[in-house]
Amino acid sequence: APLIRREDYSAPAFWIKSVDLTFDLDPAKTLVINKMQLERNLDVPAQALRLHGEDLNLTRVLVNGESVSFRHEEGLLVIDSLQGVPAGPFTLEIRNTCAPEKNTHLSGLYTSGGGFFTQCEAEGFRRITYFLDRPDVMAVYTVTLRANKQQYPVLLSNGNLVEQGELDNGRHFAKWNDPFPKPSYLFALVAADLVAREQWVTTRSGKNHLLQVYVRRGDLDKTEHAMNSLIASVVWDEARFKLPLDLERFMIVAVGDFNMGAMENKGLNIFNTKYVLANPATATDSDYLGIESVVGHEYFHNWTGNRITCRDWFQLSLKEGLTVFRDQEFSMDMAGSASARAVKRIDDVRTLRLSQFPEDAGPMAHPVRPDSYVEINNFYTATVYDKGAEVVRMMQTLVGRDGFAHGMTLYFERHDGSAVTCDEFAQAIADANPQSELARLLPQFKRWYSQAGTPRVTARGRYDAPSRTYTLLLEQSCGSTPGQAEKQPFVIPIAMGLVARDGRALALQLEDEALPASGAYPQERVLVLSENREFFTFVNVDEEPVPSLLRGFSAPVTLADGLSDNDLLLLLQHDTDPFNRWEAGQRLALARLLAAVRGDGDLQLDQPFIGAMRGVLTHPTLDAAFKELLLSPPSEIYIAEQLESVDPQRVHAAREAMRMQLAQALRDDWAVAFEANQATGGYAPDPISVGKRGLANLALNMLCLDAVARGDTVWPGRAYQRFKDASNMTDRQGALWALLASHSELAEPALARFYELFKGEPLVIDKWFTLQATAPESGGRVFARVKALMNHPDFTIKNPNRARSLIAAVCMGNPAAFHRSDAAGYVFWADRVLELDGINPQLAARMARVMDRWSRLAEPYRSAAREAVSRVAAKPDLSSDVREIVTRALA
Ligand code: B3K
Ligand code: ZN
Repeated sequence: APLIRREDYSAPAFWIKSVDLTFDLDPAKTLVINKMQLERNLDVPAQALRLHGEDLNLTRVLVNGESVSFRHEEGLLVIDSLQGVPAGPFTLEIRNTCAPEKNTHLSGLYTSGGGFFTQCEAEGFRRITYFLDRPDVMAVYTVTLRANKQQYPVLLSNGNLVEQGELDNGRHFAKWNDPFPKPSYLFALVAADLVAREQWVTTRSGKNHLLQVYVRRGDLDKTEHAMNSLIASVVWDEARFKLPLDLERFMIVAVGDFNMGAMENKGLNIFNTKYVLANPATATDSDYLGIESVVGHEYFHNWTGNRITCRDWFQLSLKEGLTVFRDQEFSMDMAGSASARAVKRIDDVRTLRLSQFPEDAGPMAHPVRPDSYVEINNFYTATVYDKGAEVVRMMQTLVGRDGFAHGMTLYFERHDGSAVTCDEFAQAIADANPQSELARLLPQFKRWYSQAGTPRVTARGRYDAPSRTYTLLLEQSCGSTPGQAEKQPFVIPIAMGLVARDGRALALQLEDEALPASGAYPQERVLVLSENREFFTFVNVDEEPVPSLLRGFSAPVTLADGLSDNDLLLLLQHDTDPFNRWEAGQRLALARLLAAVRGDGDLQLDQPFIGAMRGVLTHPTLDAAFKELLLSPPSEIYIAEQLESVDPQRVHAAREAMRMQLAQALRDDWAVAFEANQATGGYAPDPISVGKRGLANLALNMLCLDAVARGDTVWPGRAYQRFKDASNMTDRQGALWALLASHSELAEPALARFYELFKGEPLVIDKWFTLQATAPESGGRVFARVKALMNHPDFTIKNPNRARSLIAAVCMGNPAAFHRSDAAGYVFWADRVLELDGINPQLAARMARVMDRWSRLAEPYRSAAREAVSRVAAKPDLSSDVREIVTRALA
C-alpha cells in the first residue's frame, strides 16, 4: 500500500451533489442501486472519473442512462469517457452487490446479532458502493431500504423518514432523506429487530425533537442513562456554545460487534453496546461516566465534524481534538463542584500520559496533524484525539473561556457546511480574539499541529532577598521523533502560582507591571513561554516561595522544576490548585518507586511519605474521589515511561511493595475510611457517591491485601460477603477485585459465582474476562489462566469487545503477566495479531501497537520482543494496517 502525503492534497475532479441509494438487504448478497448526480469540478484540470470501491461486485454502470465502458485500476473504478465532460450535472447509476455476513472487518455494511449495521469512517463507504469516498465531497442522501419485515422490522438511515410501506414476499421498505450535505463517512444504515426508548425534547427555539435509543429487546432497562446523557448533551451544547440540535430526529443505535466506541453518523449515531447499556446491576461508575462522555462526544460531533467536516484525513484532529475537548468540558460542567471538575481533569491527564506520551516518544510518534500515512485507520490515535484536545484547551487558556466561545461562533459563521483544515480553525479562534497572545503568536502556536514529540520544560527559580525578587528561568526542548530531528520552540502556556512556606498564595506582580484595575495583583497567572529560554521576574516577594507550575496541566509537556520532597509536601498540603496537589502526591510516590527500580529493588517507605498519605486519607474536608486519586500509586506503565531501560518485573515488584506498605502502615485508617464511605440510598452515579464507592473499594482492597499477608481471614470474608450482597456492579466488582488483587482463596469461588450470575450479559462477561486478565501477576498464574480462558466457550476473537477483554487486557493492562523472561507473552501476542489480521485488520493493528515500546525493554525482554515483532512482519500477506505498525516499530 502506498504512503499518502498531506502535501499531495488536491481537490476532487468531480463533485457528487446528491445520491439516491436503494438497498435490497440480504446477508449473503445485498444489492445496492446507487444513482448519483455529479458535476465536474471546473477548478481543476479535466480528468477521468475515478471512484473508490473495495470488495464489491459490479453489475452495471450507466451515465445519463447509457452504458459506458469502464476499467479497474488498483481499487478504483475508472470511467475515461468522463474526462472533460461538459460543465453542469450528469447522472451516474451504479449497481453492485456486497456480502454483509462475510464482512468480518466490521467496516462497510456488516451483520451483527442478526441485523445489518454500517461503519463508514474512515473509508468504509467504498465497501458498500463505488463513490468519491473522501470527506471533501459532500452530497445530499436519499436512502431506500428494503428487507424482510419479520427479521428486520426496524429500517433506519440518516435524516428524516419520508415514506414507509409494505412490499410483497413479506418484505417492507423505508425511505429516508437527509437534507444536510455530508461526506460519505457519515452515511449509516441499520436494519434489525430492535426496540427504542423515546423522548421528546423542546430546544430553546421552541422546536420539538424526537430522541431515540435503539437496543435489542431485553436491553430496554439499560437505556435510561444513555438517554439522560443525550438530553444533557443537547442542553449543554446550546447553553455553552449556542449550538442547537438541527434535526427533527436524533437516533442512537447500540450494536454488539463494533471496532471502536461509537460513530457520529448524521442523525444516526451507531454505538458499541459498551457505551449505551447500563443499569446499576451491570455497569460500574466508570461505565456510567464513559457513557456520558461518549454520548456527549458523538452528539457534539454533529456540529464539530458533521456541519463542519475535515477537508482531508490529515485534518482529523480538526473534528476529533475539538470534540474530545468539548466532551471533556461537558463532563466537567456536569460534574459540578470545583473538586469534581479537578477529578475529571486529573483523569483526562492520566489518560494522556498513559497513552499519548508513550506514543509521542515511540515509533508511531506523529504530529497532531500527520504528514503522511499508509492506513488512515491507524491514525485514530491518542495524539490526534487527546493531544489534539490539549491543543484546543491551550487556545482556550490563551484567549479565555468567553473568547474561545466567540472564536467558535466565528468558526461556524465562516465555515458551516464545508470541509476545512486545522489552520482555518486556529485562524478563526485567533481572529475572534485579536488582542490575545494566541493572535500574536499564531504561526508559532500552530507548531503544536506540525511538530510531534512531548516538549520538556525545565524551571529554575532564584530568590533574591535584598531586592525581594523571585526570578523564574523557563527553558524548553523537545527530542527528535521519526522524520523530525530538530524542533522549533512551542508556545507553552504555563498557569502558575507562588506558595509561601506557611501555605499562603502570594500576589504575583511581574517587573514593571502596573496595578490592575481590580486593585490587586493576581495569585494565579498564565506565563507564556515561546522562546527556548525566558526569564520571568516577580517583584515584592517577601520570602522565598515554592513555585506551583503548570497548574491544571495547562500544556501537554513534561516539567522538571527541581522541587524537593519538602516543596512537594508543601504543595500537597497547601496548593490552591487541586491538580498540582494531586501531582505533588504522585511525584512523591514516583520518586520512591523510581529509586527502588533503579537501585537494588528494595522499597522502604519513609515516615514523611507515609505521614503525608495518612494526612490525605484522614483529611476532614477532601472529597473521597480526590483521596482515592491521591492514594493510588502511579501506574506501572507511567513508571516505566520514566525509565531509560525497563524491566517490567522490577516495576511491578516495586509498585506492589508500595501498595503493601501503604496497606500495612495505614491499616486502621483504611478501616475507618471503608466504614465512613458507604454510599447510602439507591444507586446514583453522582460525583459524591462515585467518590465514596471508589475510596471504599480502594480501602477494601488495601485491607484485604494486608489481611491475606498476615493470614487473617476477617477482611477477605467481609469482602466476599459484600461481593455477594452488593446492590450495584461498582461494589460487586470492587469486592471481587479486592479478593483477586490480594490473592485471597475466596477469589475463585467469587469468580465462579460472578460468572453464574451474569452469564447472559455479554458486557459483564467481558468484565469477568478482564478481571482475570488484569489481576496482579504472581508466579505466572495469571498468564496461564489467560491462555486457558482462550478456550472458554464464551471466548471468541471475532467479537472486538471480547477480544479486547482478554487479549488487550493482558497485553496492555498487565505488564507483569505479559513481559515474561520465557517470552511466552510475546509468542502469544504475535499469534493473536496474526490470527486477527485475517479477520479484522483494524483490530489487529490496535493490538499490534502493544509492542511500540519494545526497544526500551531491558534484556532478555528486548530481544525476545523484537523477535516477536519480526515474526509478525514476516507474514507475506499481512494487512496494510498491521504492516504499517510493525514496519514503524522495527525501523
Ligand atoms: N469518529 C469515530 C471514529 C472512527 C474510527 C474509524 N477507524 C468515533 C469518534 O471519534 O467519535
Ligand atoms: Zn470523535
